[in-house]
Amino acid sequence: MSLDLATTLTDLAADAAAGLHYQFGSDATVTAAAPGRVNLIGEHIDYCDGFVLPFAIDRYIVMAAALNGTNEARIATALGGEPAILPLNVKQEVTAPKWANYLRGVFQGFQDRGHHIPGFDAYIISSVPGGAGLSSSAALECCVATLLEGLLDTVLDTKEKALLCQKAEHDFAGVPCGIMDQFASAFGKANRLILIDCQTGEPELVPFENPDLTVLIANTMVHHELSDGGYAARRKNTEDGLKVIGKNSWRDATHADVETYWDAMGDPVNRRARHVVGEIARTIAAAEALAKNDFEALGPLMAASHDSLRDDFEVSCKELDLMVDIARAIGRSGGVIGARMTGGGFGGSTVTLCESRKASEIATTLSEKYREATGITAQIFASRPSQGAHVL
Ligand code: GAF
Repeated sequence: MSLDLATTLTDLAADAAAGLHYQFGSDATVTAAAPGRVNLIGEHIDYCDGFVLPFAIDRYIVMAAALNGTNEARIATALGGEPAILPLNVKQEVTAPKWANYLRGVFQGFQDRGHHIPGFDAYIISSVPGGAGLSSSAALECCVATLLEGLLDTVLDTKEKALLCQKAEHDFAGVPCGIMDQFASAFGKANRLILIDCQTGEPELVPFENPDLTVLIANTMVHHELSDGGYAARRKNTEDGLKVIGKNSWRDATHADVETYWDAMGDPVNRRARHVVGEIARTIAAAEALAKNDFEALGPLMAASHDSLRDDFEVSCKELDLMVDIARAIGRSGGVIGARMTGGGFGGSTVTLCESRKASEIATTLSEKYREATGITAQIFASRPSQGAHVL
């Protein structure tokens, strides 16, 4: 099987410029790009002061823009439809079209910092699969924030930009997300994983340049929607659990605490708590294993992460479990190092770390066996750590 290849950034930028010209008759003066992300391990613990280990993938949202001399942003997308007309420098409100709320949230963030956003036209194009657990929403937020930096000729501190985008997601998309996705999109770097200490909010760039390793992403095509309540409910469970344990941070909680307060927490909060404490430890261990190229240790950690997300955190689904099971059946002898669901869950994608020389064969097996069992054609592609949000 030939893997689904990413459209290059150059091609995306050219298409965005052509779209801008076609829609609005203007030439792009600023073009910005921001990537989606995949997470190797550390799931649903960014809002629990844990560690996460994502990287920015080579799939981008690109916006080409030009000033239009009005007080509005007029935004067209490659998906078609009428351009969205968004008033600027007024209090931004959550309204239709829904996708534009990510932009409104970012506008509000800039306005709150005293910026006067000049009217502009923009065209959006994307190679980040949407609803696939690969952070297309964080990519859109980081892309528009980076575009505004270009239009305003200003540069925000990268962490501040990521936090501004996270706030946009909270306030305008209604998802109380952690910091992982926006940090990955903003801080991404070629050949680097991003080990984020979510308690201090400090990202550490970790080398990942072994050509013998390939990361396969398998989009189950089961659409996930984090704004439907499941994500917020899980986050609330973890907050409730921490209160019962009586610690200030999950970083101070232990397996013994979870056992001691098991009955007091009750089900499902106690199982959510067991996931959080276990996943924090697994992520630290995985980062150490990766640094030592200890794949025999890494594989079981990824497996335990998936099982915990399936059984204790209950954010997997049968299609994600199936895709992971197919990878597990291929096993170490077939070149699979580890596999698990990635991202928020409830659908979306799996991540499979494998030997590069077997990657194509593994992708074929994942695709064929998944299609046999579900009738669904999965989207499977390899990705390497790539540059984060930037002006082109
Ligand atoms: C989503 C959220 F946006 C992240 O903050 C993170 O919690 C993730 O789900 C689960 O690890 O992508």
